[in-house]
Amino acid sequence: MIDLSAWDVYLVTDTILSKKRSNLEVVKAAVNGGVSAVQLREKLLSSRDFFFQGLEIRELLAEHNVPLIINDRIDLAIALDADGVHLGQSDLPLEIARRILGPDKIIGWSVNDLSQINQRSASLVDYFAISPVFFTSTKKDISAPWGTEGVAKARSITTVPLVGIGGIGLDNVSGAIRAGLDCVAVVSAIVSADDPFVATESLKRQVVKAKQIRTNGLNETMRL
Ligand code: TZP
Ligand code: MG
Repeated sequence: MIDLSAWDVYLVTDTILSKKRSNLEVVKAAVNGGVSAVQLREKLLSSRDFFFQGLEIRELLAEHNVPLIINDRIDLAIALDADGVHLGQSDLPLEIARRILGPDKIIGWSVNDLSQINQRSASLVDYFAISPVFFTSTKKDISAPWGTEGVAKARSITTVPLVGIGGIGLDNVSGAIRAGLDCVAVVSAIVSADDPFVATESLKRQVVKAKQIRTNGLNETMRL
């Protein structure tokens, strides 16, 4: 059983934003930088190309014990025997997804407002993705950003792990974690960085520090 609350940085791929580097190259760097999970998100690939790329990435991740999550495509998640899927509000209903995938696969679900976090959804998902936390131009059809206040409200109503996505980078990651996220999912902060390895390492360091501050308070953490 994977402990999602122990995840820190979660990479979401995007070939177009990766500055001509392949997903495999970026994923390798992120794994070396200490990423906790990787989501393969490819909107333009054929099923076949998605599958073969997924196989390569799955092999690399398996060597490092890093979970592979597939965006949108339950069929490909099963074909690849990935660790789970990430679904949005316009994807298959959660009940159906859970029935197809069984109890052991991870289901992550993007939520755009508090009403989507309820007993029913909480019983079906392994994490909620607070989407977007901040404004981002990486995804076009985003809802109003939750902000750190929204994250804190979400945290107050559920114990299900919370992954934040959207506009998260080194400048705002600490506040987002301290507001109650378990983990941050990022696209551009890693894939478009000059050095995705350094970017992952730096983000992870900030997340770990912010979690310590949240648990021990600022003064206590400074003394650690
Ligand atoms: N879902 C909500 S926002 C987003 C996705 C896939 C894009 C996040 O990209 P970035 O570059 O980390 O803001
Ligand atoms: Mg989707």
